[in-house]
Amino acid sequence: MSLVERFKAGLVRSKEGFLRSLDLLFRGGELNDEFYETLEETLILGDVGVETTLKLVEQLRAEIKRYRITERSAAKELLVREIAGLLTGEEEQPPGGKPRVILLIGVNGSGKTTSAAKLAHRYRREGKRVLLVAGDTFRAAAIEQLKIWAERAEVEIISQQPGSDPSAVFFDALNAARARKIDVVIGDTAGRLHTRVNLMEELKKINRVIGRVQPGAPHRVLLVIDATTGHNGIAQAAHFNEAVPVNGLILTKLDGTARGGIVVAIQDLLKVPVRYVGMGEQLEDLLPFDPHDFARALLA
Ligand SMILES: Nc1nc2c(ncn2[C@@H]2O[C@H](COP(=O)(O)OP(=O)(O)OP(=O)(O)O)[C@@H](O)[C@H]2O)c(=O)[nH]1
Ligand SMILES: [Mg+2]
Repeated sequence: MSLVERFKAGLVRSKEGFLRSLDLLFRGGELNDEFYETLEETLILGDVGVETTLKLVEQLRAEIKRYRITERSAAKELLVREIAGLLTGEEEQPPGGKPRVILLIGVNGSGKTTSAAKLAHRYRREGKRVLLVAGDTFRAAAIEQLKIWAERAEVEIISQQPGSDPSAVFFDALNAARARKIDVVIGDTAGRLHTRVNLMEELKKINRVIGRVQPGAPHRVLLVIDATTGHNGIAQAAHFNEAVPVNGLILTKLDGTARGGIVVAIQDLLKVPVRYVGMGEQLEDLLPFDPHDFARALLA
């Protein structure tokens, strides 16, 4: 299945209105005020967000006028391009250095541990030597969960006793990674509400300790957001970003939402690129995010 098909199947499986309404809207008819109004409504209901929707529709109006487009089908192509453009952030060169350190953070249950395992699996399949870090020391079950995933993905793991300081786990893990010539270190962390000050301080400490053992690390701080939580995700993201600079998002459970529009809103408001999307619960169900494919899938 191509990426477009995969996105589309995942998004549509939840069968509700968003994609179908868009599809119907672009089938035929004039490009009149009613068209623009319905388009706005549909995008907002699809979680694209008011601000982003208004911007997109205004741009679309201008382009339709500029290119003297009269057909809805041609307008659709313009909208696909617009959305893809909006989703394509500026790509910075990630700082080098070995091992590459990736830290996963986010609220409870967003999909951090599963995504850590899926990422480990991806890198492993590329032939990289991967080390998972059980940085969620809060619950014994969390450590066990990651151990099981590490076994399935056939990657190494570093863990300590439940209740130990997560910063200490990362300190040990990074030293071990350098000794073992690991290519990629992927750190799981405990779920935390962005409103809990002490837990956000703990996150800052983890970040500092990692940077002290390996200057320049963590190379990626990926905020994991559950796509089904809608615009709550955006508020969370802003808070996490204040604690530690987030330079990528993983949007999970996109297979469980009819409202893929959240991707567009997040990208527009936060200016943090979506790096991966979760489309299921298995190791293979993490896809690198492709703006063009995604925009096309939304409007396919
Ligand atoms: N359908 C679907 N389920 C997912 C996806 N990612 C994670 N899940 C499920 O979401 C639930 C929570 O996932 P975890 O990875 O444990 O989430 P977490 O962020 O580590 O949770 P805490 O450690 O408790 O904060 C599990 O049942 C996962 O199988 C996804 O992309 N799609
Ligand atoms: Mg977890």
